[in-house]
Amino acid sequence: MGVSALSKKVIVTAALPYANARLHLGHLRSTYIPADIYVRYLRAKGVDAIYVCATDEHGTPIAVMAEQSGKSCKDYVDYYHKLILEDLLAVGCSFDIFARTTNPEHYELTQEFFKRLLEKGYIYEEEYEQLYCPKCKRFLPDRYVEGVCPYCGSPGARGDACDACGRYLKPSELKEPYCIICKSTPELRTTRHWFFKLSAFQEFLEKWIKENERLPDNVKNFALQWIKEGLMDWCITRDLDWGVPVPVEGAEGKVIYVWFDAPIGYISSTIRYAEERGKPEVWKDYWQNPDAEIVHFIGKDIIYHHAIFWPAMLRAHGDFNLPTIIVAGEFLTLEGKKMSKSRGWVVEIKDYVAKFDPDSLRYYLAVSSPLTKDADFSWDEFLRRHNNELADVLGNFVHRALTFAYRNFGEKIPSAKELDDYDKQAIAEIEKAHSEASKYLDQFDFHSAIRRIIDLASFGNKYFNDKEPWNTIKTDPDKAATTIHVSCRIAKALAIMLAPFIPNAAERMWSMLNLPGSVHEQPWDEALKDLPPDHLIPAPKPLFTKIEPKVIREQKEILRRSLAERTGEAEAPKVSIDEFKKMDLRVGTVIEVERVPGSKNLYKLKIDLGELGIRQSVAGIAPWYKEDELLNKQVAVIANLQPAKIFGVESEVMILAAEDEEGVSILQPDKKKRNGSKIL
Ligand code: B3M
Ligand code: ZN
Repeated sequence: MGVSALSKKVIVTAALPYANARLHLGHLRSTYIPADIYVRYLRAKGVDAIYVCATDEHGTPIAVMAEQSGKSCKDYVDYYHKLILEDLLAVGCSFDIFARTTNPEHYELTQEFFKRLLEKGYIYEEEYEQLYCPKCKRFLPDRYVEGVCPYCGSPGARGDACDACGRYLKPSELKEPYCIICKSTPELRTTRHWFFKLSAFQEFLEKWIKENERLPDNVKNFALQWIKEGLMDWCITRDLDWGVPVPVEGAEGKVIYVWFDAPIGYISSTIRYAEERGKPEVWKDYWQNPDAEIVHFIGKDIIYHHAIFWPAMLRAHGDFNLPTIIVAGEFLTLEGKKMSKSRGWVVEIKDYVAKFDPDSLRYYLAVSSPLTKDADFSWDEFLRRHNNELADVLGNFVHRALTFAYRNFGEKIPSAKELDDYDKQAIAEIEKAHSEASKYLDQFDFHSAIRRIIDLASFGNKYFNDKEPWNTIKTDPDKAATTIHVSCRIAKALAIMLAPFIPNAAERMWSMLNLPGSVHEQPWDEALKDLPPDHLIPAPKPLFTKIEPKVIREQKEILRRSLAERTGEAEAPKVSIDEFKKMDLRVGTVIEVERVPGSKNLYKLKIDLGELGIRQSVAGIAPWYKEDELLNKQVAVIANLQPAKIFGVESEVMILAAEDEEGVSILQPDKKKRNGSKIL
């Protein structure tokens, strides 16, 4: 894995964010920060690496959201493009280009791509049944339809996929479909669409993936699984007026599907980069030169599109290189729970950078777990890592070494005198950390790389303590000078190696060391080189300020409140034992289940409560249980509620269930109990 030493040009891309929402910490963790660390590392290694990204501005969801917000699609994406870029720059993403899929060169290339595939017979036209809304008088693209998932029975499945079971869907497969704009029932009508012959690439892709030794395992396994299940042709046009128009006569009112145009955005953005630099041809050095490499950073949910669909498109076209490596980052939970914007359980980039140092976040996200594993962001852990690792281990070491030099050696880093074994060991430690960190970075193991570098700072602290320069300065000043020199040399190496991870702090270290230029211009191997002799430095300042626990408590409180506001999950008021005792909780058995007509979520159940008789309950559990899964199940109920009408049906008792972000699960006694037994 990693970029081979000989290749000079590398394109590093990060998945193009949809221009319909601001980004949060999860996006940074899976994609944008790892890509940025990697590209900064490559640049330091002397590779001609460029970091290419753009906003993905087409697609039905964007059209739907713009329509719902009463804005034109263009105004809508303009707004988000600006904010997304602002957020990514605020956390130090060092893009060489951040383009847009609404740029003219993107339309041009996408249409050229489409026409080429059409000519080569990889795109074909077919009549096809599609849902049409008679009231809105239009065909409904995937996301304009919702209904019940034909596989898992969950309501609220979208025309393209069901979030509950994760399956991809066609709108016509949905049960009980309705138009999301006017809620009326659509009908099937015949229309024309264009399909990409993905099936023709089955064998090619299998071989390409199996033989690509540098493809990480998670991507490989995922892609091979899809291939094994058989690849189906993709419908790549939509009835929509937002997107790249289908470049075929008679295709008015149809645009190219967003997942066809979006990855082409990687190339069109490079074209724009070349144009902006006044060298319109240089994009070819990256996309057509056989020695160049393409490294895509993506989230794990879009492996299919990058490891299957996109290589097939490129192969079909024929003029471009295929991806060399695809790095798929796993997800980030927040305080142990799945992040969700709609539930208010999220930390957006803008809110983070308003209060905290972007470097601390970059550090946290890289160090907390390998990219190929899920990670968690917790405010307490964030505080601990910032205070104990960045401030105490790293900051303290640098500050001690420099302050000692400044105070005791005439504001200079003294030259080294004779090196003893321990001093030599310290220099060897720099070399070891450097070579191991490089190896990890080459393998996209940012987690191990940063840990190895911080270990060097810990070593520095130990070395400094063991050497006791505060004593030797009195007894053997040459020895103290050597200790301080070697310590500052470690600090210099740290600055260079940390630059890809914590670019601002690394630059501060560089200026405190008063070394020429910017740390970001230094070759990676400069970390191994010595400092200039008797080198003047400015008065050292602390590298990091510690975060107050109070500030972290506030963040947790903000999060708790936002969840409560969005979901109504406020803390319940206290109930006295007497009040609680009024509730009659019982065990019963479900003896009859049927759906409540006209409702997506509700079942009407009959529950045998033994001595209390048979009671009726209306429960919103249809998304989670099939009828026969409930039948004969023992359940816990509140038996003495005032009867109420739900959806016009009387409900006498209430079934108890637990709910979290994964769904709902019914409570049951763990051994079978007589119907009607009391719950205490
Ligand atoms: N716009 C965002 C996503 O699905 C999507 C990526 C496109 S990459 C070519 O994460
Ligand atoms: Zn409609």
